[in-house]
Amino acid sequence: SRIALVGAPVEVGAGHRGAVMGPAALRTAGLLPSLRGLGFEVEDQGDLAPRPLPELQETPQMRFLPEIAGWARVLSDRAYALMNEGVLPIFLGGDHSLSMGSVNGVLRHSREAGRELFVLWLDAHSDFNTPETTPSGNMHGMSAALLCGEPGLDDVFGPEPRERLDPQNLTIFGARSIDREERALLRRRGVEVFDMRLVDEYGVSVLMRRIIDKVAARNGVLHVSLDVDFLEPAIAPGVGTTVPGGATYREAHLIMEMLHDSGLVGSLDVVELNPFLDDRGKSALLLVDLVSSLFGRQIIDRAGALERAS
Ligand code: DIR
Ligand code: MN
Ligand code: MN
Ligand code: MN
Repeated sequence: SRIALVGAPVEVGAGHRGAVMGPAALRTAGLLPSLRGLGFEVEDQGDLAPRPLPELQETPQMRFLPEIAGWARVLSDRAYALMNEGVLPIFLGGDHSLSMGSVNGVLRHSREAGRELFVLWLDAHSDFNTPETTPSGNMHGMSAALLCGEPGLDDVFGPEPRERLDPQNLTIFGARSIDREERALLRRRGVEVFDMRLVDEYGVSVLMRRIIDKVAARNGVLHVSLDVDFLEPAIAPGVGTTVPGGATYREAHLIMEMLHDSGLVGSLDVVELNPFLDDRGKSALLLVDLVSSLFGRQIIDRAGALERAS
């Protein structure tokens, strides 16, 4: 099967600068040869650029809205086109605002293809703020809310097609930093939040099995949105918003391996890598390892896994 790498060097959705270098660092860390080594036909489509939208204006509640919207529209179009070609897209960030576009395009394809989309949001945060609730105005903290159709964000897509993700089809996994009003909104919408407390109590395998079984039971397909700050800061320091108590190296790999074995993943974002804050490339290298696990790298052949993957 075919994979496309799509760089989205957007950084103004975040509070720190430097994620603009994320796609380059993931390439330097060897993402392309690693995926090719697993037997995939991989095309690196280079970096996109935001569509100029001079008619839009930013606000204190939506900082850099014109640029974020320009990215969202370009990314949505690319995601939709690649999915229609049967290519599995990997979006290389760039901050998490890019998922507004990538997931919107994937949703459009899945709706037309009649295959229900589920989204797994691996993140220390839930990114479910709206312009009403945001404490920062940083739009990377609003992408999941936008995707679920929360109000106040109509200017992002403007006249262009905007899809809506059923909040019941979103799982936020690994959360340990949620703003007060954001938490209330998540509860009202019934979003599934597997926070770190649940990870500690049940372990990642029980929780991942729940997600995978739910998607499989509905014959759905899964989009994975991986924020670097999902990981424990000691193993992944290259991100602007580290939060203590993240996923360990082994937990993160197990999640990726289980996702691979499920055969359900149809698209992926790798976001928030900030090489300016990284330590000799260790976060970028870890991300390449994790993506490799998601695409089938394993320690030893496992019969069941191999059968399902082929
Ligand atoms: C905070 C931080 N919830 C905000 N959010 C994120 O500004 O909305 N940090 N996503 O990575
Ligand atoms: Mn398809
Ligand atoms: Mn995020
Ligand atoms: Mn985050």
